[in-house]
Amino acid sequence: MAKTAFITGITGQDGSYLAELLLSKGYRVCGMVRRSSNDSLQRIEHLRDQIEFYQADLLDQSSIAGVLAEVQPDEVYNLGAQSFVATSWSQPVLTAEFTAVGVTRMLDAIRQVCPKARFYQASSSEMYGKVQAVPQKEDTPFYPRSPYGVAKVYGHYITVNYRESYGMFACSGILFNHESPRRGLEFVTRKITHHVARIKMGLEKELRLGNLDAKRDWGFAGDYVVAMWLMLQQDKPEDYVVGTGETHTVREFVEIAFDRVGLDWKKYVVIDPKFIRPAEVDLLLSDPSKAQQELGWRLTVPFHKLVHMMVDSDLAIARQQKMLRAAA
Ligand code: NAP
Ligand code: F7E
Repeated sequence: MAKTAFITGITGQDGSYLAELLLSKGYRVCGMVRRSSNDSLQRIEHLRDQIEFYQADLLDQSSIAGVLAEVQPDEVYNLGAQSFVATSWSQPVLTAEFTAVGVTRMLDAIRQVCPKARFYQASSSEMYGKVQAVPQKEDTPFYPRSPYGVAKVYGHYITVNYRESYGMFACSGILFNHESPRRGLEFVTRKITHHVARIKMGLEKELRLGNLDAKRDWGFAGDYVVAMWLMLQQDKPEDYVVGTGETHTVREFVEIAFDRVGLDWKKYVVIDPKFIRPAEVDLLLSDPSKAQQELGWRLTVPFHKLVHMMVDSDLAIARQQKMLRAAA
């Protein structure tokens, strides 16, 4: 019989790629969505008819338990979160509610209504923050540098705790930054490729950024959802670091993106103090050897190709916008 997966955050970047992956494997895919006065299904428009949607909210315990009791999933992927680090300083309490306590609400609902379900928690390299070792692996101590990072540490340890307290099949993937043409526009990679494309098409004149020296370990989101799935297919629940094992500065990302459209980035990039964070994570670099060896997980998209993929996709969008503007 087909397995049933339940995904929170199905409308987000990772939710859309994970839903595609699980549908391709023959799963019944159920997605949790929160009520909105707008349609938030843009990223999964093409899958709309193949997914069952259930309304619930990470802030509301009884709605989660009710939906899980109805769906009776084999696997639960908890991807829902307030995921933008910068917003976590302006909305620290809400970030804690969604991103930290929301995990306990999920785990406790599972414990009560579908205790055999396997649980995946979307942990983050932001937990390493001010890094205590280079590269970072599963046993590197955490030192979060934002309310988001702190909330993710809580989510990580409550997952470990439910595994150890109740014997639940619960694991965390400690995922390093992963990007795609479906990345939200406020994250630095997509912000860069969106503006590069619009500058190239003459729709804008500049790109305002913060710290160009920050280093990140950036991979392709489509590869990372495979690691999530693999973690839930193992004999034992364990935590895994998932990343590329390479690090690049924001400046390098900018250079490659502008190069792709034949422009000199120095003519367009303006440093705006508004985008400098109260506390920065200077360097992230993963050691993904456990995931490679135990899960057999592999990358398919190297860094340059990722930047090109995102620029090309945003160019196609900007070209269309330019045509619409000309036709109006
Ligand atoms: P994303 O695009 O920002 O998506 C976040 C999702 O969470 C959206 O579907 C959003 O729904 C949902 N959500 C937010 N608040 C909710 C609430 N109160 N109740 C129910 N759903 C709620 O994030 P992503 O990049 O796909 O990341 C997925 C997960 O991985 C997140 O937990 C993120 O923190 C974590 N993570 C991401 C990365 C990365 O580099 N992308 C790395 C490590 C960990 P709406 O559409 O309604 O807003
Ligand atoms: O910033 C610098 C900024 O917002 C990356 C989330 O998915 O990955 C993501 O968190 C770097 C930072 O991602 C701008 O200071 C410079 O050093 O793209 P970001 P993030 O904070 O690394 C982790 C793993 C997650 O878990 C999170 O959910 O880029 N930067 N100038 C800028 N960043 C932004 N957003 N905007 C700028 O203008």
